Amino acid sequence: MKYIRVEMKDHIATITIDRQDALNAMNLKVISELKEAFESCIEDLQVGVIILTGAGEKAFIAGADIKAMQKMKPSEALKFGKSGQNLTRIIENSSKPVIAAVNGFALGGGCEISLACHIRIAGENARFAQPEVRLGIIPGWGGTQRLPRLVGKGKAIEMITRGEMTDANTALQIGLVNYVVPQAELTEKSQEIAYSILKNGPEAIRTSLACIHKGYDMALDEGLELEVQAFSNLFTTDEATEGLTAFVEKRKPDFRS
Ligand code: DAK
Repeated sequence: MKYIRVEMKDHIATITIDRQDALNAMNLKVISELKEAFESCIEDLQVGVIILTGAGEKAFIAGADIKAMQKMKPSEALKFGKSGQNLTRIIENSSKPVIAAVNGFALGGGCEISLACHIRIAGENARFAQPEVRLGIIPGWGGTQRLPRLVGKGKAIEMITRGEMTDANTALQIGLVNYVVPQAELTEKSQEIAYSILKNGPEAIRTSLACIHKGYDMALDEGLELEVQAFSNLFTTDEATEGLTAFVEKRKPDFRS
């Protein structure tokens, strides 16, 4: 792959976007390589958690590639928008938790990719924005839909209509990120969270993510029914037997051998 690196360590797959001369901006090639990397990590039984980050000190992803978009006809823009949206669905629906380690600019499509991840950790230099209206366009990879769900309608409207950058500490205050850490500690913090997730049952994690995502847009009673069915289904798994037995036997469960 030209723009994407995947490294594996202790069941953690780190996917790095490396197109530093364009601040990791995403053209069709980056989108398609990222999609391939995610699909293969999600399928790989050895992978328990995925970390997504950008190469270099400056940017997570500075957005969709503006130079590529400048020449697009509406039909090409539709294809570009759909391929980016498709990627966000693959990330969001991943059965393995996806952590965005935001190491700089997360603008436009970059902010939207981070919104599709399950947990966001920002370095102190991270900057978030949906600046599309400044270019005479709108967010096309889910920003108008996921941002209000995450930070509330009022904050999302302000971010999308003003297009201003939001710094890391403000992002923390409004619930856009889970943690802010010094830039030098971003990898360590992302891994710390990944390792804490890895101690838990993979099937239980997969089922939790599915219930949260499917249930989010359901009526409460429907969501509760989804949850109780998923809960009872887990009682057929070796994983639940191991977890429950380990507690009774006063030992740590072993979910991954
Ligand atoms: N696309 C292409 N190249 C980019 C880029 C981008 N988004 N961001 C930066 N670059 C390139 C710059 O052009 C420059 O390249 P050269 O000129 O050296 O060839 C290089 O990266 C370094 O950037 P700067 O020289 O500008 O670096 P600075 O530190 O001075 O400034 C900056 C950093 C991030 C503030 C600035 O580069 C900037 O404002 N970049 C644009 C940020 C932005 O507006 N991002 C949002 C893009 S819009 C849709 C589908 C998708 C989308 C919308 C609709 N549908 C089909 C419906 C998504 C839209 C977006 O993401």
